[in-house]
Amino acid sequence: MTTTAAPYTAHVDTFAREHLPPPAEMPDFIFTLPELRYPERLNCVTELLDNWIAKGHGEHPCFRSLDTQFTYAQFAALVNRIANVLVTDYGLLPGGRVLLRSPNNPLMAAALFAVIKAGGIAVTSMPLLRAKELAYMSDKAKVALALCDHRFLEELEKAKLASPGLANIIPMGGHSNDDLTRRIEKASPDFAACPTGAEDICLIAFTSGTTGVPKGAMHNHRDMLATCDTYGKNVLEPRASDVFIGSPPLAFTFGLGGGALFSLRVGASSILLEQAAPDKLIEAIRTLKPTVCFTAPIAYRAMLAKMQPGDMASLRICVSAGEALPQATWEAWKKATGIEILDGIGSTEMLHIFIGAPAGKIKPGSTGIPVPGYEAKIVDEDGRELPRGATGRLAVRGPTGCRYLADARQTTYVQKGWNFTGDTYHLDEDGYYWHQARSDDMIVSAGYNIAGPEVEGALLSHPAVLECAVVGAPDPAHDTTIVKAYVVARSGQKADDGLAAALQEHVRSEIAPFKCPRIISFVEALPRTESGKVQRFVLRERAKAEAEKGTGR
Ligand code: 3UK
Repeated sequence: MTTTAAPYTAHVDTFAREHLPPPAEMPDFIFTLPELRYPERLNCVTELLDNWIAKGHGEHPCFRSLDTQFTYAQFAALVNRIANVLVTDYGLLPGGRVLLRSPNNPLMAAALFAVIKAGGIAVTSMPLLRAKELAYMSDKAKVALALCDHRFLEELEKAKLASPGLANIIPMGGHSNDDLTRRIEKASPDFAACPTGAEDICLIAFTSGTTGVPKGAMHNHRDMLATCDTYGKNVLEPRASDVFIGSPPLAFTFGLGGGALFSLRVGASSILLEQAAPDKLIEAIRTLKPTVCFTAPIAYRAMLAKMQPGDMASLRICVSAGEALPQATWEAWKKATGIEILDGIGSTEMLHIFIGAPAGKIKPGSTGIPVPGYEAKIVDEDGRELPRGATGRLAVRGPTGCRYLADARQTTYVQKGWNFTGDTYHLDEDGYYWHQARSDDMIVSAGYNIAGPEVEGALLSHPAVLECAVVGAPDPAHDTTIVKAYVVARSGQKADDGLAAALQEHVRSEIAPFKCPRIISFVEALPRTESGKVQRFVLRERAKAEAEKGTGR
């Protein structure tokens, strides 16, 4: 089912609509579940926030940080004050883009929902981005207005010099006279939501691809609810009494869902941490006693190494995404906490998780089964669907999908209505999906296809290994590619040839010997993106350079 008629819109600024992919390049959007039938006019903030107050839920906790807390009524009033400032003082029009730059905290969440409630489009940015990246995003999304945490202004001011369209930067969270906090003091706590269309774009989230410039993935008001009503409702199954916590920034759509959307959809509350490194996360979980935790596999491993018995006692649901969750990590977490982590694959393009098994249906080591509302398949190089038991390229479709902002790469991600995430998956006989690798990361060695993450899983099941990444490295002597592992040893382990040999021995006993890394190189840390993903291309380049120089063993 594809939407063809021009949908209702409240956008006065038509930039986003004009830069949607052409209809022929759009993914199919499917709404088979009854809960996905949304009205044509929809402002997701009304549904996520204001309706709770109308239902008498206004005194329930909504967001908190380490030092602030807001009920639904207080948070909604903050959102309204900010929306009034944006519209009255800065002339924000429905459809106008507002860049947001801040670490995770309730003010950042309020700014985001204020932009969306006013009919604007939030352009979220990761706090660590630098001027060059910010200027690129600002130009690409034609941003004129930005809300920026007062501690993070410097890079954005630099970006403004390079992106003259960025006329106004409003500092927030500080005490200066021009700070948002000052401006909202005089603003009304009432604001009528812009009567947006369900298909009006409300979010542009930039992906940090490994190659090329970032792509802006556009999502609309309906998408915000659809992810809650598919993954949230059918896999996560949160309750109003739940308290969410996690590490991903709200600018990463994994964090937007886990830190805000899923809790608001059910009237629950969420803790937003500005600093969420593993030790901080452990501390916050121990003291604030949340029940649902969202983070990446690396953080689960790091917490396992650092936590004390009982620290995680308040948790009942743990979600992992961003990278494959190795079975060894799943088992170790279960042993330490009794909790079965819900792995799930999501993407910025799809907004959130589209494959992931609910509690009670998990096969450890696999990503799981398609989330109700989504369809998945694996196909060969020519796009032909493969049967169960085969390995191929993953394709998905559902109520959300990829709409790049003016980007030719749309036709790579979306083909014949299906979204191709760039991952190679194995579909087992029971219909479970097993992540093999990013398709570009598959190693072809002596005619074998080797998925780096499988080798990493085998290495991680050895007690001396804290972190590792496996890539293909050139072997000039034999004119082929060999398997090379970069390993971070646990503290107290001697990273020497003896350990390397022991690890090779261990891998050979776990998986087919031809997958065993020929070279193991010990490193202090792995290169990662801000969203926590290993940058395998950096390691591939490093392996190439080391092979040329004959170093790095
Ligand atoms: C990889 C996974 C194996 C996979 C994301 C949940 O990661 C998110 O979005 P990104 O755009 O990256 C997407 C790519 O990351 N990946 C994500 N989860 C898994 N690989 N197992 C997993 N569980 O290559 C995918 O194509 O940064 C995750 C929710 C929202 C998100 N944006």
